Amino acid sequence: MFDSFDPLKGKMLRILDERGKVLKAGQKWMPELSDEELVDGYRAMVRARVADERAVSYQRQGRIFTLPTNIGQEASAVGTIKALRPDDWMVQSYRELGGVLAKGGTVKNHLAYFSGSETGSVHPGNPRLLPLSVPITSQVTHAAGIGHSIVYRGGDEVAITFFGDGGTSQGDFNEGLNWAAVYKCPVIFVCNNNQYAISLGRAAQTGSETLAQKAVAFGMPGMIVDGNDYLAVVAATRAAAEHGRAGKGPVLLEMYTYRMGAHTTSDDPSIYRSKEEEESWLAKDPLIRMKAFMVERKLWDEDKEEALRKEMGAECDEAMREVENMDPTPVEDIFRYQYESMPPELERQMQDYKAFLAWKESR
Ligand SMILES: Cc1ncc(C[n+]2csc(CCOP(=O)(O)OP(=O)(O)O)c2C)c(N)n1
Ligand SMILES: [Mg+2]
Repeated sequence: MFDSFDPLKGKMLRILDERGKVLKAGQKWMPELSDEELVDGYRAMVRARVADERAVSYQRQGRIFTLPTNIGQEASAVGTIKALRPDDWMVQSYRELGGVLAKGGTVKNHLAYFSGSETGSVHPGNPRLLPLSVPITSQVTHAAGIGHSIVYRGGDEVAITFFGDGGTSQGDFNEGLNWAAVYKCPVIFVCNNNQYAISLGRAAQTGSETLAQKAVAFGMPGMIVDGNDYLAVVAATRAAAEHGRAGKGPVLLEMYTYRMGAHTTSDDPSIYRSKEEEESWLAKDPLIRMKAFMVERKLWDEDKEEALRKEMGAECDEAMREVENMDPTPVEDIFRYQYESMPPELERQMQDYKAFLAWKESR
């Protein structure tokens, strides 16, 4: 597959067109998926969409802090994880809620995290899902490290990590990809090119024609994938996983997509992008496209959609209530997890901070 999609020629893997019809050129790459798997994948995207919509509404009600959403990028988040095994590692940034839920994470944990509780990072059942990473691309080196440990132990798992178009300008991106390529680490580097890094457009981010072509210099396959096409995402991720499991090393996948929402709830994109642009991408919504494909195959209908949205909405409301009833996060949590036992300097900082809080409260 990677030979057929030379990133230097700007080729893109796409299976479904914007109306959910299988493209002639896409047929060859159609991933084998049972009806149950198709329904499962689409449901996971809808669940993520509803969870994001609810979370924004909780934020507007002042019930949680600022948060980013996955809206518009669900195919990339869900399709990648659904293409992998439960024992593979997911190393997230902060914009992959669909993948987090598909990996076994919970909405409650997500909401807890954005309510300021680090306990949200520890999902029940301990899926191989790392805590979300706000410092841009710090997670990329973590994924390279996990990939290296897989090589060292002789395992056949893969690590998948996610970052944005903006992330490719960071040092960690270069360090992570270089390391993984040199040591043939089984890492799938997913660059979600959603056209913006907050307000900075893709064209101002790099002089490279495509982001996938950066793979060439590192010595790994790179490919552009229509990131709003669930089937293309599954097919590309399966190929990348096979490559990694066969000991051939990492792959860079540029998921060509669009951040349909604001950068975070603190952002107002109307200042830096046009209504026309936003509307042109509305028609490319990954959910609409996949839904059309599913309806055509009689695997989905409006009643199912409505029932799922309702069920998921109730699940989110319940999760939000549970988070609101959680004990407040102890101050110690800010200091607790960096070392196995707290060194004296950190202990001193913690005591200083507690004294500061006591002073603040007494004013
Ligand atoms: C190391 C670092 N520098 C700056 C920031 C501030 N910041 C938060 S998100 C963001 C833009 C990231 O854009 P991109 O990588 O395209 O990801 P997206 O948010 O579009 O998914 C920046 C600069 C940060 N979180 N970490
Ligand atoms: Mg971006």
